[in-house]
Amino acid sequence: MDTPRWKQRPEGSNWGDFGPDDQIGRMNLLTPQTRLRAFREVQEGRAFCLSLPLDYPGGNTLFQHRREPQFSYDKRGDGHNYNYRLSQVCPCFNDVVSDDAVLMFLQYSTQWDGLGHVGQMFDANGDGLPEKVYYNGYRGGLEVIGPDDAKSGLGAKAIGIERMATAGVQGRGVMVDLERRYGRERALVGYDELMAALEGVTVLPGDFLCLYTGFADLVLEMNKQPDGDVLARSCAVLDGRDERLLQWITDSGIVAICADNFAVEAYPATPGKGEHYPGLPLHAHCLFKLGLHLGELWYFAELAEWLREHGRSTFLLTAPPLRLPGAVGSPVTPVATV
Ligand code: UVW
Repeated sequence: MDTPRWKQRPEGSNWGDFGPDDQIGRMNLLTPQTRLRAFREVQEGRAFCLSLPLDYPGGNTLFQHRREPQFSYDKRGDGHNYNYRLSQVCPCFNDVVSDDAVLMFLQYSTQWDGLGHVGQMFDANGDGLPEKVYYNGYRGGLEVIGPDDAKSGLGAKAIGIERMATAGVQGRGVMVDLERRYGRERALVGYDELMAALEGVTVLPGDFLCLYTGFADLVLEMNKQPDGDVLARSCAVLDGRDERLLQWITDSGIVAICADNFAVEAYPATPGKGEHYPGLPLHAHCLFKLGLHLGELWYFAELAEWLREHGRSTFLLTAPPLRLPGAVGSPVTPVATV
């Protein structure tokens, strides 16, 4: 399709700027040059895992509709697929093999939000009839398929996370150390607070903005029994209603925001203006308007400590999602190298 899927695009969006069929949004700003710049951050070859164990937070306190991973098994030969003896294939074989099957809510723990994760009711045809619309005009029911619309198969027929996976998700990470500034205090971080935290740090187009708030450390300390009330009043979160913050995200050219909390922004957010407004304004701005992916529940503690000790805030970040066609989000095990 060479013509846009929309007659009017949302105010402040970049729909069409990367082409009418674009499905990766700001990931287009990752280039050989931005990766080479990121590789120059590697001076010691030391690596940090930026994922929680994927069975954290534990239970379903943070999101009632997301459950922790459940292992399962299938039939294999006369038995099942754990500790299966290959002698059943040939008596001469002495191997013992195991396979896993896991029921996993892809956004339960350390994850990427894909572009099919959050859209909006929006009048893309300009006919006064709002529809379910995602980044670049892709439609709910046509491209993002749920059980009500499914003729065959669920999931994102466009803007699936596999598109991001093949975009080569590697670049320069810039740490915003909000934990150093606010500790475990609840703080709403808007444009002014973000600029103060970024003092002396230059953010360039193609960078990944990483927010360390201490939230995931708290989740880990809670030992798989998260206290939702304590978490809801702890640590810094972005203020998705701050228009200047949203404008800075647009202007900065960053390709993604990766936070160690569960929604990057305050959720629920403070009420918006007018009759209808997004409950997740930062998600609406990033995923829906800009095609800018959000990382959530990342784990930054050791990296942040190392960066503090060495007076640095930038590093090489490698964080591809699963190449799982049709998924609207994905677990991720990001690696930072310094
Ligand atoms: C919500 O549904 C609030 O999603 P997220 O995991 O992106 O915070």
